[in-house]
Amino acid sequence: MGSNETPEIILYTNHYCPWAHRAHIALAALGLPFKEEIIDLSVPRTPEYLAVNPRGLVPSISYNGTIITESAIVAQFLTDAHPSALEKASSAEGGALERAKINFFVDAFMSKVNGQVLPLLRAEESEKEALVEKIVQAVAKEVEPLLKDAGPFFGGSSKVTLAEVLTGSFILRLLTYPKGGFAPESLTTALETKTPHFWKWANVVVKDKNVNYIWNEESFIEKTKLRLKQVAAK
Ligand SMILES: N[C@@H](CCC(=O)N[C@@H](CS)C(=O)NCC(=O)O)C(=O)O
Repeated sequence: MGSNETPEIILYTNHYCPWAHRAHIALAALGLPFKEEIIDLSVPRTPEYLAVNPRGLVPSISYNGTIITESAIVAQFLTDAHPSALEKASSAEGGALERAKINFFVDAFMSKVNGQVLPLLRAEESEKEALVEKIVQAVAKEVEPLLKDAGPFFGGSSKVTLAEVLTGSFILRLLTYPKGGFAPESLTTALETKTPHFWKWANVVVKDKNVNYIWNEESFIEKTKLRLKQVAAK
C-alpha cells in the first residue's frame, strides 16, 4: 500500500514502558491514527497476546494486519513507510548520511549513557555520586558533541526526528529521576553546567507534545518507588 492511504494500526502497549513509548512518539510525529491495546505486564501474557508477539513484550504493532515487533524496528518501519521530517529516505539527497548520524547518536546515547542509569537507581546512597559523575562524563564525551548543531532538535531540525523518537522516552525518565529522589540533584546541576547542548536539547525534547502525550510524571514516580522497593526486597 502507498503511504498516502491511511493504514489500519493497532498498537499493543503499556504506558509505563519506555520501549513502547517509542512507538507512541513515532505514531504521533507521523500523525497516524491508531487503536491502542493496553497489555497488563503485571500478569502473565494471555495466549491472545502471545499469538501477536511470542516474546510477550511490548510494543507490537499490527499494520494492516501484519505484526511488527521490537521498538526500534517498529519506529524505523513507520518512518520508512511514511516519509516525513523524522528522517530522509536513504535514496534522498543526504539521506544516507543523515541516517548514519541518527543511528550513531541513538547508539551512543543508549549504549554509553542509558545503560548506566538503572545501576545508578539501584545503587547504595554512598555510591550514587560517583555513578552520577560517570554518567555525566559519558554524556559529555559521547553525546554532547553530537548536539552542537541541534536546532532545537537533532541535526538542526525544527521538528522531532527519529533520534528523538528513539531516545525521548529515556530522556523524560532521566530528567525525572532527581525530582523523584531516585538520583542525586547533582545529576541535574552537572548536566546543566557540563553538558549545555545536551541540557538544552533534552529540555526541548521533554516539552514536545509528540514525546510527552502519554507521560504522567507523578504516576511514573509512584510506580518507580514501588519497583525499586520490589527489587530491593529480592
Ligand atoms: N527490546 C524490546 C524491549 C521491550 C521490553 O522490554 N518491554 C517490556 C516492558 S518495558 C516488556 O514487555 N516486558 C514484559 C516482560 O518482560 O514480561 C523493544 O525494544 O521492543
